[in-house]
Amino acid sequence: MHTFTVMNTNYDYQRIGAGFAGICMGIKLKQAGFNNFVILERNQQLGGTWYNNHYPGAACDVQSHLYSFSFEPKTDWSRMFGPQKEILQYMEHCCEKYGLTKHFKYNTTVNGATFDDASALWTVSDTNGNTYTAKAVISCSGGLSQPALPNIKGLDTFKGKMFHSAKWDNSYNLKGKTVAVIGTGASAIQIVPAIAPDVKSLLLFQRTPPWIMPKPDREMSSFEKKIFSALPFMQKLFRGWLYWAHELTAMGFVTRPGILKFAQRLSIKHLNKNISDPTLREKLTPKYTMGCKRILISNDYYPALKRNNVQVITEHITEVNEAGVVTNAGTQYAVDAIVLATGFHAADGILAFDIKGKNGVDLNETWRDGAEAYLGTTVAGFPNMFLVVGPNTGLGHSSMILMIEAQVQYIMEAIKAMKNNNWKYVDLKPEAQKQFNTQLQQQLAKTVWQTGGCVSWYQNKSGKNVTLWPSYTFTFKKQTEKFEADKYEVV
Ligand code: N01
Repeated sequence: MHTFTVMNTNYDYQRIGAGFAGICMGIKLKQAGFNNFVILERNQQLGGTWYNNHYPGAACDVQSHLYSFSFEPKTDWSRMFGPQKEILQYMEHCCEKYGLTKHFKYNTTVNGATFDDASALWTVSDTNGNTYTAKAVISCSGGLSQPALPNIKGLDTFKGKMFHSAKWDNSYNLKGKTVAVIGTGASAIQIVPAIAPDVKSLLLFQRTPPWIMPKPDREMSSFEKKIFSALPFMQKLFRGWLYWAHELTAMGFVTRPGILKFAQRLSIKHLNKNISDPTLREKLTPKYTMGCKRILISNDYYPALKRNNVQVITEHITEVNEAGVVTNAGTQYAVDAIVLATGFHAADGILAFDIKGKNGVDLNETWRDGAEAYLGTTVAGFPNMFLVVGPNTGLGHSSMILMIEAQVQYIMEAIKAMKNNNWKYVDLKPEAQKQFNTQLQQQLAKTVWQTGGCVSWYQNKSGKNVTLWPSYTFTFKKQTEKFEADKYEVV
C-alpha cells in the first residue's frame, strides 16, 4: 500500500497510501477542517495491505473489534476475526462516511519527494510524470507493502505459474494442480488450509516452524450484534477487554518472559493435540523461544498438514529450475505452481521511493544502517515530513490500528501548531532523535525479539530491530498525545 498525503500550496497536505494509516490520516485532517490534501495510492482501489493480500483464507489475526478504528465501531462483524473482504468493506465504508473518496488519486505510484530549502515546500513526483507541491508530506506507505522474493538460484527459470502471496493471481485455478508453497509465516498458515482441499498435491517447504496458538475465532451471534448496536457502551467494554488482554501479552515480550513460557506450553499442547505422527510433530516443533518471531494463531493449519495430499518438506531448497524445486537432498519436486509466502521487505528499506530533505540529504541513505525516527513519525533533517507506521512502531502483540491512531494524533497536533503559530516548518532536532533511539534500542536489547535465538523480519541485516515498539501501546499513546515543539527547530 502506498498512501502519500500531500498538504500544500496546491495541496496543503499530501499523504501517500490508502490503507488504514492513510485513511485515518485523511479522516482526522478533514475533521479538523483541513481539506486541501490529496492521497496518492499506487493501487486502483483503496485498502492498502487489505487490498493486496486477497489470497485464499486471508483474514485478520487480531480480533476485528480491536482491529478497527476506535472512532468508527462496526457492530456487525461477522466473525471475531473478520475476513479480508469484510475488512476492505469496512475501510470503504469509512471513506464514504467521512467524505474521503474525492481525495484519492489512484494508480499513482510515488517515486520521489524533495524538500526545497528556499521555499520550504515539498515536491512529490509520481511515475505518471505528475508533480505535487505541498507544505507537508505524510507517508502512510505501510511497513509490509514490498513483497520479498526469496533469494533462490534459478527462481526466474521456473516454467510453471509462480506468484507471491501478496500478489495472488485469481485467474489461475489451483484445482487439481501440484503446488509448492514456500514459507510458513502468517500468510502461509492461512493459505495452506484454504487451498489444500482443492489442489492435487501440496508441498510445503518449511525453513523454520512457527509457534502456533489456537485461534479464538467464531461467528458473532446475532444477539451480540444487536446488543452492540443498541448499547454502544457494551461494545466499548468488549473492545476494552480485548485491549487489556492483548496488553497483558506485551509483558511477556518485554518484561516477563515467564508469560511466554506458559504460552509456549499451550502451543506445544495445541501441536500435540493435532499431530500424532512423531516425525511430523518433530518437524513442526519450533527450536527458538516463543515470541522471537510473530506468534501465529490457527485452528486449521495443523489439521491441513495431516491431509494425504499435503507434505511438509524440511530439506533446504537449493534451486528452482524449469520443472520445480530442488533440495539439498538432491530431490527434484516437479510442480505446476509455486506460491511464494516469503514475507516482505520490512526492515531493510522502509520507503520504496526517494525522499530528499534539507540540503538534498537522502532519507534512504541516512537509513542505510537502519531506519530511525522520533516516535516512528518524524526524522531530523526532513522538515514537515511525517511517517505513519514508521520505524519501530510495529507490534508483536496487538492491533496496529492503535499505533496508527496515536501517530495520527501526534501529526495532527503538529499540523495544528504549525497553522496556529504560522510556522513555516518544524524540523526534529538531531539530539532528540538520537536520545530517543538510544533509549529505544536499550529497551529492545532486553526483549525476546533480540534474545530469542531466531532471525526475523523485525531485524535488518545487521540484527538491529528497526520495526517493533518495545513496550505497551498505552505508553506510545501517552508519548504521542502532544506535539513537543521544544524537540524541534521551529521556523
Ligand atoms: O511473511 P513472514 P508473511 N527459503 O516473513 C520463509 C503480517 N501478516 O507474509 O522463518 C525458504 O512471516 C520464512 O522462513 P524463515 C504479519 O505481521 C498479517 O507470512 O525466515 N523459506 C518464513 O517462513 C506477519 O508477521 C496477517 O526461516 C523462506 C516465510 O517465508 C507479516 O505480515 C496475515 C525463504 C515468511 O514469513 C509477514 O507474514 C499475514 C527462502 N529463501 C501476514 N525466504 C494477518 O492476519 C523466506 N522464507 C493480519
